[in-house]
Amino acid sequence: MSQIDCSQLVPYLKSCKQSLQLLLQIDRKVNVHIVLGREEADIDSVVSSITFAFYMQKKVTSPSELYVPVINVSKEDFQLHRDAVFLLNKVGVNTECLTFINEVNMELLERTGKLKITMIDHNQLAEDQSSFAANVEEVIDHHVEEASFANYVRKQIEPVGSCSTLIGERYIQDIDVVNSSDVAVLTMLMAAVLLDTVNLNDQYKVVTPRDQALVTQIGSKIKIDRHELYNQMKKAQYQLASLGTDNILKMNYKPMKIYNRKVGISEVKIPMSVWVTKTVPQFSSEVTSFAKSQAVDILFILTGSPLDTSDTSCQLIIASDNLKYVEEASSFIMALHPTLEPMLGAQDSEMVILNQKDTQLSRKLLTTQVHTLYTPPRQRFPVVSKSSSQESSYHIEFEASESTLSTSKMLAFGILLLFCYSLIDLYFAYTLSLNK
Ligand SMILES: [Mn+2]
Repeated sequence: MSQIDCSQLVPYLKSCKQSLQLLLQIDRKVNVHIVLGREEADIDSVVSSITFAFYMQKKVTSPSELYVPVINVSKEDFQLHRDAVFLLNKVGVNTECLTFINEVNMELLERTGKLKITMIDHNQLAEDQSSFAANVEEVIDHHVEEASFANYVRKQIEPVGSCSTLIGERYIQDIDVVNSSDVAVLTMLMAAVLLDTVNLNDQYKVVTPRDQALVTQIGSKIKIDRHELYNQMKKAQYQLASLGTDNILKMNYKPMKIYNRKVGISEVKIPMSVWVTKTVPQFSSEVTSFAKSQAVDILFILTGSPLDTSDTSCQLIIASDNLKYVEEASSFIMALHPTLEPMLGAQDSEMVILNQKDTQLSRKLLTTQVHTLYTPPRQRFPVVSKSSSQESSYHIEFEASESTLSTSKMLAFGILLLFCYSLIDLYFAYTLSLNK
């Protein structure tokens, strides 16, 4: 067994933050490899990008290759991720050493030909990062493959319980080459795998033999009690409740404008029973005042974790100070998901809480359906048709007006639409089972 020390990760993180600023200013031929996790900045993404960048920097000794783990949220927002901050502190990493997305000038790196991106724990760039697609050189992920990549992109997309398993496997395999079995790195990897697999519990069908094997291997290198580590992480996650409704809703929040409707979608991955401690009217007014502060007409909140033993149900909350909006949205969503059930005793004119039960409504599916809800029917289904006058040019036409469609055509179309919805449903239920 190689010698264990924990003094390498912190100096590395500090130095790559400094080098990044320096390299931005000088005109030297260097490759800056930005190792980027998901926008959610969940534990798996944070751990995978830090440990992978560290591992690569150890492997590649050339001074013209710099690997920088970049946390894909702002520094300010990251402070709300108490569980990740807890883990980093536990292993001796101060969040000051990290590089956050708002601290990297990606445009400048791209313009000067230095930018290379490794996507970790996701395989589709966030909307506002999609312009960097040509700079992606590698993808390591455990989600369903969504995006297609150019042939020069190296990719490892495998359905294991945690992306940290894929990074950990490489790290352990090369531990002598990289000449480091840094306790901090190994502890972080183990914590991420345990959280993603509910402490390797196969009852939830997310853990794979590879996740189990990695935890065993790490356990043979460092002295650590995995149950204690898991419980500490879980506790840190539940301490989110003390942040207050406003901050909790802000953690994983996305606003969008769909035609004339301003919509917000927030995801809270802990059970409602943990973070909602107020009465229904109090909670409802906190939620609607958050919606107001974000200047949205309607707010959708997905809450709960299907992987949580203490509270297996997930909820969809729909809130707006306009009663009509709440009614319109809840009846639309409930028609698509008949198993959704209004939570008893939780009715409020400005807010509806729907228990998900067997419906595993992912953020992605909800976003698609909300788009359908607020897109005017005529513009929902663009049809690409060949222009009759110019053979070579194509133009987009919208559906013909209702009067020109026969009833049978509309019926057939409706059946096709229903069929598509069930397919999308199945697909996202599957995605969610891999999506931690
Ligand atoms: Mn993950």
